[in-house]
Order: sequence, then structure tokens, then C-alpha cells
Amino acid sequence: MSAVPADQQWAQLKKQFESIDSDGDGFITEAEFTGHFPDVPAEALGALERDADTDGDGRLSFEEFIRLTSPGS
Ligand SMILES: [Ca+2]
Ligand SMILES: [Ca+2]
Repeated sequence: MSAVPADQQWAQLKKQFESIDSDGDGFITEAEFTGHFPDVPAEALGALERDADTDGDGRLSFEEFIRLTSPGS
């Protein structure tokens, strides 16, 4: 296992974010998330949103998405 360069990881996350953000407005809503991951249980999604949505606007910005996918940073 070699470490992924930070900018490459960033680009990968950006790509993943954009694939989930189906209307391309720069935010992931709960509907977009469940549309992309239909198997995520509602409780898990609720917990995820509580933890990840740090500004509490009910949707995930790219910044919040990065924070969510980079534990410990
Ligand atoms: Ca969106
Ligand atoms: Ca938010």
C-alpha cells in the first residue's frame, strides 16, 4: 500500500462528490445521497448527516464531504 498523493486524493473526492451531486449545485442533499447509495439505512444516514453537516443547513458542501471522508483531520 503506497500513500495516495494529497492532490490526487482530493481530485478523486471531488469526482466522487460530483457524481453524488446529481443536479450539480455544489451541495449533496439527503435525496441525492440516497439516490446514489440506496442501501444506506435511514438511521445511518441520519447519524451521518448529524455528524457531517457541521453548519446545519441540511446538506453537505464539498468541504463537509471532505471532512466526512478524512477522519481525524
Ligand atoms: Ca445537489
Ligand atoms: Ca452543511
